[in-house]
Amino acid sequence: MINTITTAPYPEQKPGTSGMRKRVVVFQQNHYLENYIQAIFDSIGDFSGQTLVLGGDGRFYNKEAIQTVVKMAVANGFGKIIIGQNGLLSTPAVSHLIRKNKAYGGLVFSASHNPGGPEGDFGVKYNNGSGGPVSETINEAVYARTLEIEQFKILKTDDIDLATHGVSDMAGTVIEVVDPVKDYAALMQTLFDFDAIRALFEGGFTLQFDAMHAITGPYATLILQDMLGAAKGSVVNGIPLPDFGGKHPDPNPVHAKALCDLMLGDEGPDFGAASDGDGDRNLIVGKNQYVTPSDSLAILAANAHLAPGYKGGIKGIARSMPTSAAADRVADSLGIKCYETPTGWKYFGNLLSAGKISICGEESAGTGSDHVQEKDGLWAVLLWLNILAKRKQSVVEIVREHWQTYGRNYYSRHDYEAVDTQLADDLLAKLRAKLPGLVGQETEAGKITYGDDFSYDDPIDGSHSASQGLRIGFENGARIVARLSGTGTVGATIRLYLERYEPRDGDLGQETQTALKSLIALAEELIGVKSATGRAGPNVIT
Ligand code: VG1
Ligand code: CO
Repeated sequence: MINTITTAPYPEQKPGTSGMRKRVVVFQQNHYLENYIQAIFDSIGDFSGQTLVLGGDGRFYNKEAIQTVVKMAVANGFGKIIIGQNGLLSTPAVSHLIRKNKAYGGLVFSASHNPGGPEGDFGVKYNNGSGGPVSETINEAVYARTLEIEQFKILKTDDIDLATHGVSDMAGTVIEVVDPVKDYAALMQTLFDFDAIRALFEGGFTLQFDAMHAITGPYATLILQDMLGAAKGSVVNGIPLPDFGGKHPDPNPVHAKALCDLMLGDEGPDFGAASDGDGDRNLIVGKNQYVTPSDSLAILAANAHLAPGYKGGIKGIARSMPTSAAADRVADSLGIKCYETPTGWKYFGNLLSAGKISICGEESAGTGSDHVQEKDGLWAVLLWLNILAKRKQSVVEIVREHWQTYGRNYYSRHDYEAVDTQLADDLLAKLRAKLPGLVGQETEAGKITYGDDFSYDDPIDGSHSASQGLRIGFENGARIVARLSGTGTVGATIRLYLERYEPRDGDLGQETQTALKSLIALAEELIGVKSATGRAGPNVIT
C-alpha cells in the first residue's frame, strides 16, 4: 500500500560540491532523509516505469537509507530498481551501472572521504542518466523543493533482502540485487592490458593497496589480487566497515600515513595506492616518490595511449581550476585542449558527454575518463599499472622524466578545517576586495598579473557559475587560490592552493613546501588565516 505522509521542510538541505552531506544524527531526524529524497524525485522529471540504481559506500546508516529509499522509489513509480548486494556500490560502479542499464539515474549514499559511524557523516548524491552528478540547476531545483515540501510517498511493506543476489517484485516494481563488483571489473578489462599487468606481477612487482576499510576493498581484492595476480595481502584494510575503522577514509599523506611511510625507503613495495570512502579518489605513491594528484593527472594524460582503451589518443583534458597547470602542458604538447572548470565533478559531465575530453581530474585526488561519468580511484590505479607495465620503469623514473620534459608544477593545498563560518566568510570577502589592487604589484613570489573571482561559462549548455574561488596569478605561472569547501559538515574549511612552475631547465628537485615558501608567506600576508584563527598552521597539507 502506498502511503502519502505529511511532512514539514527542513531549511538547510542544500547540496554542496558533491550532493548533500550532514552528520548521521541530522539524517536520523524524523523524515529528514525522506524529505530530501522526495525533493529529488519531485525535481528530476518523469521517470515512471524507468530504472533507478541504488548503492552506497557501506558507512553507518547505508542499509537503513536504502531500505527507506527503495520503498519510496517504488511508491513514486520507478519500474525497476538495481541495488548493489548488501547496499554496497562504489561511486564509479553506480555510474557504470546507470549507463550500462540505461537507467534514469542513481543515488549514491556516501559522504566520500568524511569519517563515518554514528558520530560521523552521511550523504546522498543523485546522478542522472549519463551516470554523472546532476548540474547546479537541478541541485538548485532540489533545494527549492526541500523548502516547500509537504508530503512524501512511501510503500508500506517489509524490508527487502539485500544480502542475496536476484530479482524480486515489490508492488509491480522489479527489484534486482546485483554483485557490486562484476560489471565494473568487466569494464576495466575492456580498458586495460590485463595480460601486461599480470606479467608485471609475475615478474615480481609488488604493490600495497590501502582500501581504508571503505568501499574499494572488494573491488581491489577481486581485480588486483584474483584477476591480475598481485600477491595475497597486497590489498590491506580490505573489509568495508560502517565506521571505516574509526578513521578518515581520505587517501592523502595525512590519513594514509601508514602507506606513505611504508613507501619511504627501499624496503617497501614498488607501488602504493589508496582510495576513499566511496572509491572515486586515488592516492598514488611510488618507492620514495609521492605523486601529487595534479602531476598524476598530467602523467596519466601523457601516457594514456599505452592502455588499449585510449590507444587512439585522447580528445581533450579538463581539470578543476585549483588543480595545477601540469596537465595544460601535456595538452599543449599533444595539440589538444585543456578545459578549466570549477571544483566538483559535475562540471566535467557536459564536456565528457559532448566528446570534448577523454581524461579529467582534480587536485583532490580525483582522476577519471569518459568510461564513466565520475572520478574513479581504481581506474587510476589500473592505468598507472598499465603504464608501468608498458614503460618498464619505476614510478620515480616516470615522474622525474615527466618533469624533465614538461617542467615541474610545485603544488600544495593547505586546509584549515572547522573554522568559524562567519570568520571564514569575512576573510575571503576581505581578500576579494583586495584583488583588483594587487594587480601589477611586485612581490617576492613574482609580479602579480591578475586577481579575480573565478567564474565559468559551460561551453556546452552556456550555464554560468560565479564565485568559484579567488585567484591570484603571477607572471611566472605561480598561483595562489583560496576557496571554501563545499563538502564539510562542521564550520567552514578554508582551502589555500599554492602553485609554482619551474621550467625544465630550472631546479626540479626541491622539497615542495620549501619551493612554495614565498607563496605560503604571501598568502598569509594577504589573507591572514593563521593570524585570524590563531592557529599555528593548516590541519591538512596535501
Ligand atoms: C572536495 C574537493 C573536490 C571534490 C569534492 C568531492 O570539495 O575539493 O575537488 O570534487 O570534494 O569529492 P570541496 O568543496 O570540499 O573542496 V568526493 O571524493 O567527496 O566525491
Ligand atoms: Co569520494
